[in-house]
Amino acid sequence: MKDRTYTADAAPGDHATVAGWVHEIRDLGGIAFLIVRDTTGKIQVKLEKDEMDEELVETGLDVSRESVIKVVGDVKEEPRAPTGVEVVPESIEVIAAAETQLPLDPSGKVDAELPTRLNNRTLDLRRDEAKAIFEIRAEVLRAVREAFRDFHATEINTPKIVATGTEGGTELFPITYFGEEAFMNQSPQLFKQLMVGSGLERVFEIGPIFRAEEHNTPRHLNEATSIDFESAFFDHTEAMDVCEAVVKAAYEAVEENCEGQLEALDLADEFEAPSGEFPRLTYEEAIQRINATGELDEQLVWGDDLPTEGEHALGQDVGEHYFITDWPSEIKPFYIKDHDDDETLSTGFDMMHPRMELVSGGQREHRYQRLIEGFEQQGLDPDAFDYYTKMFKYGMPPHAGWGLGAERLVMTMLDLDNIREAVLFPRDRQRLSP
Ligand code: AMO
Repeated sequence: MKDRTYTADAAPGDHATVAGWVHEIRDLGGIAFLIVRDTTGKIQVKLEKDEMDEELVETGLDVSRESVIKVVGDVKEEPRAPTGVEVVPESIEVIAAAETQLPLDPSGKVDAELPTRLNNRTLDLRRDEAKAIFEIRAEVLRAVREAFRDFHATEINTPKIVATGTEGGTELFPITYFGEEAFMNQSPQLFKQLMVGSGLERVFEIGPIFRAEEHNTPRHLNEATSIDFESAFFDHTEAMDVCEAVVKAAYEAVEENCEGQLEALDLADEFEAPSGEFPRLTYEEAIQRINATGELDEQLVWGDDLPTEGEHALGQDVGEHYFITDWPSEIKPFYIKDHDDDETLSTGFDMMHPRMELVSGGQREHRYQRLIEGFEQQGLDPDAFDYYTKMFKYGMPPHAGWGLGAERLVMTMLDLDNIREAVLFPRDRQRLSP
């Protein structure tokens, strides 16, 4: 629609065409108002029953809420209108009528449960709050890309249909690939590592990961978006520096560019980008601090993975984003390198929001023989990973990187209760459509 004006741009004195959805109809007797909504906001359309063309007034009064209409008319200043302006229409065209019974109320006056909202996402995203989440998500990804560019990382795209898994065999989704067994990729881990040995050296990818997670929890998805980073000639501390900078850049961009969206989510006053350095706790310190909170029934000992309640207790104690470093080697994956001076300690790290884990990363094992041993120790057949391991024989530099869950970043940033709020069409154990 070439001559269309967004409602936010309609200014007094304009002769404008606005097009959007009928948000509300207010019939006050001699006068009635249609509120038309588009992606930029809302505008009032005035209907004066005695003074305007009868057919035009009738079209305006008969149209059902959420129908798509086009209104042509003069834009006038009107201090009593919600946005200070109104359209005095010369024509109203109903482009797509909406049924009067809607599965949910896009004006937000009647609350709907999350499953109803997810089943009717199109209508749900007509609400300012739901829409704001995805506008912020887009800003987060834009800022993250820009931050990576400042670090001279090249954006890559790696295959999502793969022959082998990397992050634990039970979480793989098998598929049939021309009669052969294949899997949906759980992580671009091996491919991004292969790229640090290529001429690209430093890469990032923002793409889907697929995990047949057992858990149906508010923070797990079966299809998530992973923000992955990997760099040649980096150790784990340098990887943590980039991780911290990228997360801060995302927060700062939202703080700077998403004022209206934060208002829609009622977060404008409390939203704050993290400013200080993220504390770096060793695993040993982490379990000591968790034990000291007294929140767990049983004390954690060296080698235990951190249970969810432990993460919560520690998160409350620390109260800001933080890293956990120096994990026991045995609970980190085969591709993570151990410390040179103590092989029981891994260079793996996690980056945590007080509510949950956002990132895993580490320096990688780049020595061929050690890598093969790592596969065997983890019960994986190195031959199945030949496409990966053999490149470590042709000059693979030391390297490090990490993976950050985009939905968890948005969820924690916006204090959402459920990760599904941050995905348009979530995939979980119960949900395969829409
Ligand atoms: P990991 O498996 O810890 O590490 O995943 C990295 C981050 O991705 C997000 N994430 C998920 N988010 C929602 N639902 C899920 N099912 C899900 N699984 C993972 C989390 C998590 O912290 N290859 C390593 C990364 C690396 O070492 O570079 C990896 O995938 O935010």
